[in-house]
Amino acid sequence: MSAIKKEDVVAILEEIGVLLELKGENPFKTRAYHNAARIIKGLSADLLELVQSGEIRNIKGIGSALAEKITELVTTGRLEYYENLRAEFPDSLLELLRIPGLGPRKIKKLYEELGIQSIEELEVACRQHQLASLEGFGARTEEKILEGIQFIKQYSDRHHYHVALAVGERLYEAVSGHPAVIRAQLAGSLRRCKETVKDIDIVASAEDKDRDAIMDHFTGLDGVKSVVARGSTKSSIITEEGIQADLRIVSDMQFPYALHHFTGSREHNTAMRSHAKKLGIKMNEYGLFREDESLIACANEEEIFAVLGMDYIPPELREDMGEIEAALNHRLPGLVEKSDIRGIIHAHTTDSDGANSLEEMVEACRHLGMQYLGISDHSQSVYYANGLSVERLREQRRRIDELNAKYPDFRIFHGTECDILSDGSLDYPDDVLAELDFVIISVHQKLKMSEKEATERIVRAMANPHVTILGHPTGRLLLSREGYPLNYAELFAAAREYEVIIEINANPHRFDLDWRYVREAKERGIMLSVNPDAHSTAGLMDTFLGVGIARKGWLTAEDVLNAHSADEVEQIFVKKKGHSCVR
Ligand code: DGT
Ligand code: CA
Ligand code: ZN
Repeated sequence: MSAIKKEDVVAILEEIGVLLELKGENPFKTRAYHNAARIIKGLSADLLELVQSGEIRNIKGIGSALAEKITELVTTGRLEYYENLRAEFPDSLLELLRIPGLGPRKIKKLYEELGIQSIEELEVACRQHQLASLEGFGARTEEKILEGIQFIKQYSDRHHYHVALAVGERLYEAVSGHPAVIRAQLAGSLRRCKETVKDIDIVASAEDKDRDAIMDHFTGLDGVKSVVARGSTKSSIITEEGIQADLRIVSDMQFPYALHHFTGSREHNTAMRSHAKKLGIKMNEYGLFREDESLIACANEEEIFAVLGMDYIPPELREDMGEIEAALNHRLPGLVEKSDIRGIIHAHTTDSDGANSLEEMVEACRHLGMQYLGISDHSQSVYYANGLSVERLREQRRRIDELNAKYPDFRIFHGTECDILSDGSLDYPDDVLAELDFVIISVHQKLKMSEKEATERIVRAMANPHVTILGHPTGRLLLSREGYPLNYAELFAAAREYEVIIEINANPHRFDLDWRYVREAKERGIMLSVNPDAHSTAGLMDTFLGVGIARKGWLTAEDVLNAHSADEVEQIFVKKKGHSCVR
């Protein structure tokens, strides 16, 4: 039996859909694969069991031909149909799909009429204005494609945080599990919880004599695609996911200094060194040294900071953004912890575009030990996400009331993720918004805006007295779409004036509001909420990734809406609404 993962099955089905589009197959056929991918992705049952029991044949939306293919894929780990299809096109052609705004239909045309097979060839063709003559393309398209290519080049060597974290944790387990390893820790941008990560850094300590055995173990691990460098103090590998990981091995005495150094950031390190210098101490990855070159022994990172007269600086804050001064003055905030989270706000259900039902979402949230869940499906004009009409929204309310009655120890708040329309008005009438416990407002349509347009649109929406939370403030998608520009001073002034909470969207593709602005929002007296924007039960877990971003923004539990109890959150909602939550 193969060990193919559900995500891989989903990715292959999606890719088949795209390949069929590239071939110019009829839309029904291609859509069947995209639909199947979505269905499989949303399944809570084990895929292997569904295949073994034959149950896969009974799933609505998966026809018999598709069921056969999924069975072949899950049982053998391969799919001949896919491999043949894949062989019809050069690999580099599929790379073109990564360019924003370039879909299979356009790529097919570029391939057939201009013979373009790769990003490099496309870039040249754009510069020579070869596309302008093609039907459906123009000078504007050439410009947009060139911008897209620039974007990809700029970010192609970075990875989403959650992807790097999964790989990093797996490698960390493998390294720290080696019997000769004394201490080991993840370092670099991953430890600092940066929103994207270039490569994974691991620091370990061991006896000199054991280094080679550990390096052999590391470079020989399952899931290592290639070994970039193999030394006895440093080795680098590339994993199957295409992520580079560096392992550095030092003596146990050096471990704290090396860990601090390789955690970074570079800017933080530089600032630490210049502070140390003022005390007559030399600081580098090997140690802290007095003027006579003797080592100041530190057993761990905490002692390094103590020697330098500082409080311990959590890794998330090490960005040279005032943390050193704050640590010297004992003014670092007590950062919010994952365990401070009391409830989850911003969740979708199958009523709009979620993969799990209201009941399943509630069940899953209860299992996470939470006190409450804030349901916020899409609003009426978001037709592609099956947004709720007023009638369906009210019908959802009835089911929420029933569930609240069923679970007296748990609270379900009824809200919406209401679209901000292009003129800044909202997608439900005021009397409908008034019926809800809370209202998240977000921009999903007409994202191309100047700073002035975007700021005015959002500020106008925030002025509506029913609004509780501003969702994913910039609309960015990390590594693929820049958010619209905002005037943050105006945005925060409005949030303060209208008492609107700002979301830290904890979906790792968004992490929006950006942590660099989180601290500023807090300092202006704005509350933030760490929201998963969950579209499935698994998505609820993103909340905890978002806590890392909240920490990077210097937030304490007090600053975070959903680190408050159900009663406190209800009070905050009620204060904004001006009347009580209906129960
Ligand atoms: P990234 O780009 O996501 O991998 O970000 P980092 O911070 O993990 O950067 P990386 O992997 O190049 O280096 C890890 C840490 O090692 C970095 O945060 C600070 C330290 N480091 C590396 N090279 C230098 C350097 O030339 N000077 C200083 N001061 N520190 C360095
Ligand atoms: Ca790194
Ligand atoms: Zn949204």
